Amino acid sequence: MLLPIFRISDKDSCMKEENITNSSRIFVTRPSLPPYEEYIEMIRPLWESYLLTNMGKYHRELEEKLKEYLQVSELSLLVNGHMALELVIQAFDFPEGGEVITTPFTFVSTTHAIVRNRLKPVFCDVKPEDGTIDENKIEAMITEDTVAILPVHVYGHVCNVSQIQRIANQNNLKVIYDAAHAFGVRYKGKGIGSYGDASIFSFHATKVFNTIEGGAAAFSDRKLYDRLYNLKNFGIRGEEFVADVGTNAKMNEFAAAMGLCNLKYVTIAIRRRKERYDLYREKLEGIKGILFLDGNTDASNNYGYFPILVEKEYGEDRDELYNRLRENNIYARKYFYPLTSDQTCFHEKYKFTQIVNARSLANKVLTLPLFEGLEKKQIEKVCRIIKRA
Ligand code: T4K
Repeated sequence: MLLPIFRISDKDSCMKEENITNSSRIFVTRPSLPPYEEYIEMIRPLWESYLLTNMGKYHRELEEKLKEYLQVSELSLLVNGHMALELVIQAFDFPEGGEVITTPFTFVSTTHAIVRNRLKPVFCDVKPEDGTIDENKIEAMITEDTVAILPVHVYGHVCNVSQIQRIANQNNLKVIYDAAHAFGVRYKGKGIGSYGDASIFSFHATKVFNTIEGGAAAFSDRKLYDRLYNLKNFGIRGEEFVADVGTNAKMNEFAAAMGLCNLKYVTIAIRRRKERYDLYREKLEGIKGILFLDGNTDASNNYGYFPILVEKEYGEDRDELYNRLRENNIYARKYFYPLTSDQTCFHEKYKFTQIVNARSLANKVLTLPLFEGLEKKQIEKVCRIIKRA
């Protein structure tokens, strides 16, 4: 089988190498930023205190505010979503070589976090209707080496948390959710981060809520907070006392200040995203061969992504549409193609069953530009180009 070879130029070379401020280009996303003066006011005291990092005032304040917003009982702020996931997995001290049942239809971070902990990902198929792990296929993959289930609330679509919890309880497994996309999502009246043993969020610039780079782990066990504190700060517990082997994965004060500013506006940002999402739906509804990938209707949506599926009846395949959009300066993305299980660093090294649905989604999905500052005429342009096929 031919595997795609990654080259920088295949990705968003325009973003990496050319002028991103060129307003004719429409990228898949654009960060939400608070009013400039507000951020400047917020960081001014740092020039007086000189306390720029190491669990400073803003770090602690943001932890408290996020606990409330995300409706979780414990939360630890980290340098990014990936390190949140890597360290949460580490905090459970699973035996080396343990198997973790997960999804290949995700950003590569999810799989890296498992493998970098010397555990083995076991790839389970997803459901075609929303892209989340197929809970009915998990049990058949459990062996005596299985230690955890690591599902992803992909695009903020909520996994079948009750069924997954039931399977985990019956088999004495931990459940760690990759909720990188699910900031602010509520399910059955509860914050999504309150399900499972732990959940991680990403606050990367490209997310619904950002701290420039950043992330958090949410959970209910206070002991996990203490362990993560050690892991994210070299295990330091006193000037002359190192309690644990740790790394450096703390969120700094500039990032936390950005988070505090952005948090004030996140409800408005999500509302604006919804307006744009609704406009897309209206304009694209009824186009033959273009399908929407929706989440669970019992859950709230944060409108972080707008994935569509390009089916045969459309007349052009996904890659042709992707290219045609690019020719028109629209940089939609194939989130998530290739499957992580197909990446050269993982391919044929780990177990998987039939991942037919995941493969089919990966081959058909296209994530259209969606961000709060996206203009109506830009959405109309995207839809006009899609309609023209
Ligand atoms: N788990 C899952 C399921 C995830 O999706 C992610 C991250 C993680 C874990 C790990 O969380 P973090 O460690 O990242 O916190 C982007 C993001 O970098 C990544 O955070 C995200 N998922 C992933 C789905 O998308 P790329 O490589 O596609 O990003 P990039 O640099 O190509 O940016 C996409 C577009 O965004 C650009 O075309 C332009 C725009 N952009 C980007 C940046 C960085 C801006 O307008 N401004 C910016 O500063 O990964």
